[in-house]
Amino acid sequence: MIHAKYFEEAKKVEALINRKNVVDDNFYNGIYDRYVYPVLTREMIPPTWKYDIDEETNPFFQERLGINAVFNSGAIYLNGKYYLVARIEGNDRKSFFGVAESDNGVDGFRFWDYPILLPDTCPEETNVYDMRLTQHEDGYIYGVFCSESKDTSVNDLSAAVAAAGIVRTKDLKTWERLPNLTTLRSPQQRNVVLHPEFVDGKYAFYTRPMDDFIETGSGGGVGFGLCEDITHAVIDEEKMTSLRKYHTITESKNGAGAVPIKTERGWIHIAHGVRNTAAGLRYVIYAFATDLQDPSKVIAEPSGLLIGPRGEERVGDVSNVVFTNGAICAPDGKIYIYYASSDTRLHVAVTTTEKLIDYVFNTPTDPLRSVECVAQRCDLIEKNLKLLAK
Ligand code: M1P
Repeated sequence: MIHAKYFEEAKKVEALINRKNVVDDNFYNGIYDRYVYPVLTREMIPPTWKYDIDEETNPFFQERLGINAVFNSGAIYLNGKYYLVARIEGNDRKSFFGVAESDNGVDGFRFWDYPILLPDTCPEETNVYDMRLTQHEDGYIYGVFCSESKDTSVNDLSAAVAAAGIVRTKDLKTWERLPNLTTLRSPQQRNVVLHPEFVDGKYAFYTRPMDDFIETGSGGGVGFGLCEDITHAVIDEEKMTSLRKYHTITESKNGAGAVPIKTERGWIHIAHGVRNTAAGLRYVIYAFATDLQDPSKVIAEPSGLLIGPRGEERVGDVSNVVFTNGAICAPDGKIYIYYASSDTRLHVAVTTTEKLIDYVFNTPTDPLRSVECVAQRCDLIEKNLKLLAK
C-alpha cells in the first residue's frame, strides 16, 4: 500500500513546479532580469527518487536515498521546449544528471521519471558533474562533463583527477558514451565546452588546462583546441582565449560556461571567474566575445562581472558562488542564462541577444588599475552631468 505521506510530499513538489516565477523588481541593471524563485531546487526532485513509498517496507516514510542539491545545469531548446540537464548531488556526495523540462524556460521545470544512467564505460570514474549540452552541426547533441577519478599516483586520500567526459544523443534519452577527451599538454581538465560548429573542418573545444584538481597552476585561462575525431578526441595544442588577469575577477581561475552564442557581432561566451578572498574563493559570471571566423580570438571583454551572487544566492554548500554551464537562445531572441548559486540551487537570468550584444561590445574594458578605473568613471559622470545641465 502506498504510504499516505507520499501524497503529501508529492503535493508539495507539484506546488513548487506549478509556482509562477516572476521578475525580481528589486533588481535592475538594464542587462538582464533576475527572477524571484530558483528554477530548480532539491525540493523539486520527485519523491519516488528518494523514498520507498511502500508503507510496509518504509513505515516511517524515511528518505532512503536523499538528495542534497540541484545546481549546475546544461541547457538546450528542442522542439519548442526548454530542457535542463541538471547536476544532482545525492546525500552520498555523488553527482549525477537528470533532465527537467519546461514550456517557458522560467518555471514549470519537471524532472523526467528517471535520472540519466550513463553507460558505465569508465571503471575508475567516481563522480560526474556539470554537463554542457552542444547542439552540434554534425547532427548530434553532445554532453561534455567533468569525469572525476581518484588520483592513485599519490599517497593522498583526497587527491583526484578531473577529465572531460563526452556523451552524445539525439533525444536526451539514449546516450552514447565516447572516450574521454585527451589533452596532450594538460594533465587535468574541467569546464570543457564543445563549440557548436566545425572550425577548419575539426571539432573545437574550449578547455581549461590545469596542473592540479583545484588549482589551475600554470593554466593561463580558457584554452581552445581542435581535434579531428570526436570518437577518439585528442587535442595536441591548446591556445589561450580569455586569460586570467591579476587583480580582476579571474585572478585565481576562470572557465568556459555556456556553449557560446552566435550573434552577428561574434560568439558571445558566458563564463565564470574566480578570485581568492579572506573568506575563500568567490565565483562570479562574466562575458566576452570571440571572432566569428576564429572563435579562439577574443574581440570584446567587458569589464568585471555580469552576474555576482546576491542576497540568499550568497549562501549554500559552497558559499559565495555563482556558476553557469548552460544558456538557451530561444527563437524569439530571448536568452535564458541558467546559473547556480553556492552549489545549492539553480536560477535563471533573462536577457535578449540585442541587450547582450550591447553589454558585451559597449561596456568599457577593465583598465586594470584603480586610478584608470576612476578616470573611466569620471568620464561617464562628466558626460552625464553635461546632459543633465542642458
Ligand atoms: O564550487 C564551485 C565550482 O567549482 C568548480 O569550478 P572550477 O573548476 O572553476 O573550480 C566546479 O566543480 C563547479 O562544479 C563548482 O560549482
